[in-house]
Amino acid sequence: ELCKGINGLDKIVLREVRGSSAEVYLYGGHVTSWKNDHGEELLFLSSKAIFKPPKAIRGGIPICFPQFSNHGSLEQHGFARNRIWSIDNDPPPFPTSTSAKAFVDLILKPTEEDLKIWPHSFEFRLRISLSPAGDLMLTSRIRNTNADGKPFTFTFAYHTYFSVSDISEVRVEGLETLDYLDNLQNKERFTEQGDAITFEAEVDKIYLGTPTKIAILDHEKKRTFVLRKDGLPDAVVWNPWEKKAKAMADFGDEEYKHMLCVEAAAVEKPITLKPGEEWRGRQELSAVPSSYCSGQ
Ligand code: TA6
Repeated sequence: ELCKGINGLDKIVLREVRGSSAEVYLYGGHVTSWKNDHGEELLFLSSKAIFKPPKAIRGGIPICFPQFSNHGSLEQHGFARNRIWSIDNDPPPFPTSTSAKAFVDLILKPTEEDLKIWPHSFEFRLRISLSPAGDLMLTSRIRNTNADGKPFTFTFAYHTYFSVSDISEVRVEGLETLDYLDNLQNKERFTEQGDAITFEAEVDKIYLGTPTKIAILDHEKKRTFVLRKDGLPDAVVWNPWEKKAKAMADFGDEEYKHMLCVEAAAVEKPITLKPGEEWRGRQELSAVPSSYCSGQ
């Protein structure tokens, strides 16, 4: 249901009959909470997050569009996460009829101001839904509505902040042996080693040509997040670690220990749409019990 969230910002609460829930702010089309049927919060949201436009909310799932990071001339991560979205009461039908009952459709179109910094008309429709099993699905449909016949090109990411018990006991599976661009080394290209990724320092890597499924294993909680994606060939892995954490005003000094960003993205090969064409990018998150023991 639609209600007032922090600082009176409009928020939608999705509840699934078996108890899982999610919250999304119209500001940024920003999912800030995803809880399982035991009411456990599965996403990280900084205790110092600033819910005040134009500052992006620190945590949850920021939508990076029409630019990921500083891969272009716009502000960091584009502007979709800094705008007020609307509820789309009459979205075009979704071909794949989602079985989800708990969902909301949001829409973002550029303002006159936006057109000055990014001179392209678009309709960005975002469906956020909870499956009966409590999986969280985000489906983006972005259409080029330019009247001037011009195509446009963009990069994109679901900048998902997962809540983890202790970053030093997290493993990521599915990215082994892949090439990645290291944002901490001038975006140079490297190849990942052969076993699961673990964390003992700042990491900021864009993995290229990644599989549909990536697993994030939390040892203490004996829980695995499974990220499934479609239309998003890359995956960004980011943890700011101690020094960068201290440098962010909207991020607690110790909070890096309890979060990991794994972001379904399209960065290496920007997406180009001709007028009338639509792109779709989907991510589905599940949280399942795992028998993972550290060092396995
Ligand atoms: O997703 C990785 C990244 O591009 C990092 O380089 C870091 O800048 C992070 O995004 C956070 O960006 P933000 O603008 O939300 O502070």
